[in-house]
Amino acid sequence: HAAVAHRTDLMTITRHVLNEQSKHPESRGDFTILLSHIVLGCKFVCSAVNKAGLAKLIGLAGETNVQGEEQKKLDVLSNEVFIKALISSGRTCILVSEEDEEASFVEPTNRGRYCVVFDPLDGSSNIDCAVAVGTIFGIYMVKDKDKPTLDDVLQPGKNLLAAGYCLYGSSCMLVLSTGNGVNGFTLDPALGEFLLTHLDIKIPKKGKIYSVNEGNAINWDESTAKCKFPKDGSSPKSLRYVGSMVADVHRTLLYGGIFMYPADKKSPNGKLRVLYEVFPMSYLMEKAGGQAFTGKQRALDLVPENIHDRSSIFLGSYDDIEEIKALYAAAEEKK
Ligand code: P6P
Repeated sequence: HAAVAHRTDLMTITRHVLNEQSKHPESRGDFTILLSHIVLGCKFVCSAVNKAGLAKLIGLAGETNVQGEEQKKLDVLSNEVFIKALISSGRTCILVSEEDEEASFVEPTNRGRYCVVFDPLDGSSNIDCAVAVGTIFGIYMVKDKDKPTLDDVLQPGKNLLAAGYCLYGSSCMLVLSTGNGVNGFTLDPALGEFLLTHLDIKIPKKGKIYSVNEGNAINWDESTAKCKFPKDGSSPKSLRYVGSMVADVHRTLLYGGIFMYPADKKSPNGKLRVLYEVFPMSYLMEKAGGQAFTGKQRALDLVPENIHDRSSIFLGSYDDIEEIKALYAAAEEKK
């Protein structure tokens, strides 16, 4: 990726988005304000996740603090912070969170034009063993701000205006696309700013890594079982699986290869959620030159029926996904 070498020319995520916005004279800066509130949420979660290991000492998530109060679990805490940050931005009208059974409709007095679907702390079961976790989000435009309905969030992923994730790993990195390419911003804790570090990320056309939970292999269909063996008979791919979607997808985006959570006999619709896991990651993959496929169709063409719908997903390098699509097409013809 073109390294941003100018140490003195600090390209923060806010400045970058303002530059993008200047290409849309009609925009009123609402998106920039919305994004700044999402960034605030990510900074909070980054700080809380980094302290999680000290929970027993300083009474953070899931422990009782010095006052003996039961602290909220980190995913519940993160969800509350994002919900409050998004509502206080005054730019949202519907919020869908992995943590909340129902969608939240923002009061008319504080309502804006954007609908945000998000998983505030995806992979949170990995926190206790200090494995990377992340926040995933997607942004739609409401059809009629005065009459928001669930249909405004039950849209196909191809209608997303923007999507991104924040990875809380060895560094805190926010990867974002607002429709033109994908850019990576790394949090500089000293400044408290996300600085542009990965300009215009493009996923390698082909990769040497596949990422799946092999524990489900006994339930896979024949096409899935063949995905790890390249069609041209070259050596099988290496397996890398963290079990935290943001970590697995981020590695796939930068190094290439495939990430998949296929449907199988046990989970006929796969496990991952359409709105706030499959769509944002599929959107980013396509904007970075990759593909995202459900086993039946382009993932971004899916139309969810309910806000917590699940779907199977195969995403990653363009050529690798082409091979998977060919496998599934051949299996379909045999039926
Ligand atoms: P499994 C984490 O719980 C999650 O939602 C994703 O982050 C991750 O990719 C997947 O589930 C892991 O699922 O069944 O392999 O443990």
